[in-house]
Amino acid sequence: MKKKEPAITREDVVRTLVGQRRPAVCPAGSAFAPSNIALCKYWGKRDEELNLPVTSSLSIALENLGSEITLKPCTKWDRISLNGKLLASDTTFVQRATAFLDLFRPAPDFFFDMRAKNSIPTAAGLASSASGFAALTLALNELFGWKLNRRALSILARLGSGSACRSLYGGFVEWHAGAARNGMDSYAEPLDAVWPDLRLGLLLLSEKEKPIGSRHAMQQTRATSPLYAAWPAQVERDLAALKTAIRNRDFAALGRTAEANALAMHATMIAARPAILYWLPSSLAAMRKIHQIREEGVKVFFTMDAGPNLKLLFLRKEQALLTAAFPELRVVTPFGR
Ligand code: 2P0
Repeated sequence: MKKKEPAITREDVVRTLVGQRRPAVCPAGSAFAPSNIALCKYWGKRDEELNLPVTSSLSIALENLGSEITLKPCTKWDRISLNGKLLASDTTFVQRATAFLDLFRPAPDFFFDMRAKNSIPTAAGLASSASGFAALTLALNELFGWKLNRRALSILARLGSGSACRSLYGGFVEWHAGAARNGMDSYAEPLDAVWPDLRLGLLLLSEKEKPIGSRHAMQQTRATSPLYAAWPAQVERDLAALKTAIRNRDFAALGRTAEANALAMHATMIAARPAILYWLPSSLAAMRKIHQIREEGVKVFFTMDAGPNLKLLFLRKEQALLTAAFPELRVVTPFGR
């Protein structure tokens, strides 16, 4: 019988990528990373320790909405603040940041002063872990003078949060699932495409905390949903369709595919046991309204992540009409104005 190989840890990956580089600690490291919204979703891991996904995914960066992080060495203990407020050590934010920083301490008595600022309004209900871990990885690269390339940084950011590997770039970004056990082929890369007319609208419907976090939700879906078996092949088709749509600047194909992909992801979780249902009555009402506006000839589509809020996809020429229909819509221009 073949002996089972030992599991590869996050520490092993860090050793491979930064082990040879002696840290030259600078006075500070500072970086910004944008948040991202997936048009083809990441849902399910083949390795929980390394955040290795079952499928590839494709996202769009939110330009100037994201996280800015400054790191400095400090004495005695870590000091972690968010938007100017020092956080207690028992908060989820501090615990996740500390667990990530632990991977990189040059000595056990090395501590970090980490100041994070989120330009994503916390009220927008957007996950900030993607931009947060991407900015943190970039700031570490500055602080320790690693001079790592983007591919290595994308791999390191993934260890903090899967979707963070896509937040190292602007515009359209593809995260290659990869197949290697150590995840060295699972990183993100930008697509060579700009689409200045493309718009994303953030529709905030609820600020309440979600009933279940996405990490646990994707685990439960993969383990119990009878529909999950169909997901990887669907993602492969959707990813190909999205890349063709981007290449041809075919907005209807882009929107149609992104919307269908998000709904298919939600279908896998609704079929999980117990079911994971992020939708609120207001989410469904907004979907119906979008479909109705679309029936009237306006090309508008939506996508939705692990929460009740919607993200609208449309082109510049429809912006006035859509902000009139959804006065609370926050419009993002992923490729600048
Ligand atoms: C995505 N989501 O592609 C999908 C769609 C949520 C729904 O990536 O466990 O915070 O840290 O790897 O990256 C949210 O999951 O999960 C996510 P971890 P992450 O944007």
